[in-house]
Amino acid sequence: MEPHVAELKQKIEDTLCPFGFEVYPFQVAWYNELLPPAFHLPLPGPTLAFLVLSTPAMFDQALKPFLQSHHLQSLTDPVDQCVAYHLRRVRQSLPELQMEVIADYEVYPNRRPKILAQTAAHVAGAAYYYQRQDVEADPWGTQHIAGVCIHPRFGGWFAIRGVVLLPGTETPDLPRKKPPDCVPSRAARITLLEGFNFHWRDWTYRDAVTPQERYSEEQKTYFSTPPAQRLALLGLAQTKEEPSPIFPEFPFTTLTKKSQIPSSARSWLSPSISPPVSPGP
Ligand code: B12
Repeated sequence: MEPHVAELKQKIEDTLCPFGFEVYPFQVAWYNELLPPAFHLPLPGPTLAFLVLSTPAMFDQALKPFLQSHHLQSLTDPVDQCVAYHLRRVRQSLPELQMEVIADYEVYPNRRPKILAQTAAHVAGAAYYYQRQDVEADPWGTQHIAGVCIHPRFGGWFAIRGVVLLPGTETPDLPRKKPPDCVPSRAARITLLEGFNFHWRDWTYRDAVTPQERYSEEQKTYFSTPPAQRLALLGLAQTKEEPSPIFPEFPFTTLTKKSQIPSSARSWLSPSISPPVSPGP
């Protein structure tokens, strides 16, 4: 890896990894070459980018401390605010660089996602993206089958949080790492894709490889709760009755209407339109 890329990666890792995130460098060209022009990132091919994902540890290492020490904006998902906060720390750690961040939930007014997070995770070598085209003579006929990424150490127990783009930083010689193919058999890929599409609420697709770590019961309860009720679950909703948090470790957290988030971050913290349904990753 070119020395400046190694240095940048180290700096971003030092900022994010202690909080349960992982980062993987990639070139914009690797992403664009798989996609039709409508999905291209409008940057030169050799532009350096980083894929950011959250591991199971993010819940304890980033979300809980964030909820204890920050005022939440009432209209935005707490995990999204927490991730935004940490990505702002990346920006602050590299003030001399031009940087653009695209979060997984950002969409254009026509609802097209601004980044195809799974394609980015695959080209960055972070997690293999299994799609129906990876199953020979697939059995699904005309049904729509969405693809799913599997991480070699966390299986499906992770979420892709976004990409950090460094316009102006080019890295033509970045070595490319393939994501490990950890679900090589046709039968296992069918089970995986059916689990992801038809039974994702039972969490089983996430065990497509035996993970090093899964989400805790507490984290599963949080992500199984519809977004609108999550603040109540944490004891943060403004109800007439006393809130009853299921996580008593947050008794002092308050919900304020005033945002503590600088306006520079608001545009992507508050996308104009959210995806149709937004169950938590
Ligand atoms: C819209 C959306 C949904 C919609 C529609 C799902 C769909 N994929 O059709 C709904 C609301 C149903 C949904 C549900 C869920 N989702 Co969802 N969703 C998204 C979102 C925001 C965009 C996906 C999308 O529309 N892609 C557009 C299509 C066209 O892309 P595509 O199918 O990949 O096609 C491209 C590739 O094939 C590429 N391509 C072509 N050839 C090749 C070759 C190679 C090698 C590669 C790599 C690519 C490639 O070209 C195509 C485009 O032309 C993503 C986040 C994001 N920003 O990406 C999360 C995301 C896919 N969802 C996720 C999850 C976890 C879920 C749920 C389990 C709920 C949950 N959050 O717990 C369920 C699963 C049920 C299901 N049926 O999908 C995760 C998946 C993580 C993973 N391990 O893969 C994501 C990545 C969010 C995240 N933050 O991690 N989701």
